[in-house]
Amino acid sequence: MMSQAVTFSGVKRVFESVRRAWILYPLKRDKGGNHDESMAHLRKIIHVDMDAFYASVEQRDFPELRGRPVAVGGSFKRGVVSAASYEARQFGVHSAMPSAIAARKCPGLIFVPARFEVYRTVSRQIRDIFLRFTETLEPLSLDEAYLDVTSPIQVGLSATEMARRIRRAIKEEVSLTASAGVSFNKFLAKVGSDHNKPDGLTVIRPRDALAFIASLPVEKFHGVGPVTARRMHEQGIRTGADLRQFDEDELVQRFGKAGRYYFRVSRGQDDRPVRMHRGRKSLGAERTFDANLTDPKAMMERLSGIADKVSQRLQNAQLAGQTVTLKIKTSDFQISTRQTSTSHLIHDREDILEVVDLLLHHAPSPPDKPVRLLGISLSHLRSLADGLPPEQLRLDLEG
Ligand code: TTP
Ligand code: MG
Ligand code: MG
Repeated sequence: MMSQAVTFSGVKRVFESVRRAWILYPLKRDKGGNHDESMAHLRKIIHVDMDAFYASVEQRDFPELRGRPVAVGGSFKRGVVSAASYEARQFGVHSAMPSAIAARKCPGLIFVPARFEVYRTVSRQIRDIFLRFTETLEPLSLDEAYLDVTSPIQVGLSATEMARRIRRAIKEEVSLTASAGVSFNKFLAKVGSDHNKPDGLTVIRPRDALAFIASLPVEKFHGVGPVTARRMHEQGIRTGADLRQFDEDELVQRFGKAGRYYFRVSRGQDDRPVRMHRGRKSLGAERTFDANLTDPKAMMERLSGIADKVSQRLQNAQLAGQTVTLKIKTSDFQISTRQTSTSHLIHDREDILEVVDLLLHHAPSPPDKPVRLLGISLSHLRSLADGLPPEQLRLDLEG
């Protein structure tokens, strides 16, 4: 009885905030400026994400790979899988999995090298398709973007219809499938695009949002990584409904700053705008370990995996950076960072690791307390997206 009462008042609060959000988003003035000023609207956001992107491009271009388990990248020693075809995923193969493990899980797995030039071309093609519908576009990586279609280029189309047309255009013009989510904020649109993968479309209407989030497993929340998901599970938090049982302070106590975000999105609130030019300041990855590390060699091993991830993310975002930061959290929860800048832009794993190795051992010496978290990030980022080779960027910087 008690928990029902709590849930009910929680739901009422959420309804109240959704209602308020509705009022707070005034309709953007269209070019004619002839709409009723007093009308208010929620935003309309579409998130589009290509299905098994790198792997699908390979299957498109090499018909002998179609219907077969394919892993892109990672055939080299200690490598990791960049992308897995849906056939490979049935065996449990996924992005960021060490190749050796992937090969064991899926005996017939075909490794193919990545062809970033081709992925970049496709990425530009889909971006051009998005631009037929809106100029308010935020690419998150080569294969996905948020579109704000509150004031669309083609007036009169619903957001759902635009998502349908985008998916159709991608299929017809690029011969690949994409999944899309349509909703009134970024969080829900993103969760939506993931919901019916591959080749799916999910529309989450305001009146359905709270029920949708309530049954959403926490590991499906954008922003909840595997470590946080495990911690949530340990605390009995499995779904959006479970998250909603806590007030904001409790969530912050349990999960730090991110708790505020969990509080809001579990209630369907997300007012982050779709930003056209994301001036990303830094890009990185970090890991919390199940058992603390004391041996610098073991730390370097973990850092090697993290460098892989960072380098893949840089590749995805088409960025290179000039400053490397190593973050260390010790068993007493003290966080320290060590940072240095290189003479040129770097983005590949080996270059990153070389600098990290230096930072770990010589700035000034390896940590003297057990380490529970390590992270690497790159800042002073520059874009590679315009097709400039790194050499040219280097000249730019020096000039
Ligand atoms: P995702 O969109 O995360 O994955 P995906 O497109 O392969 O599969 P899904 O159908 O689930 O969307 O990433 C897009 C591409 O980015 C992916 O094809 C390869 C690359 N990538 C990496 O290189 N490393 C990674 O860890 C991830 C997650 C992706
Ligand atoms: Mg994808
Ligand atoms: Mg993606």
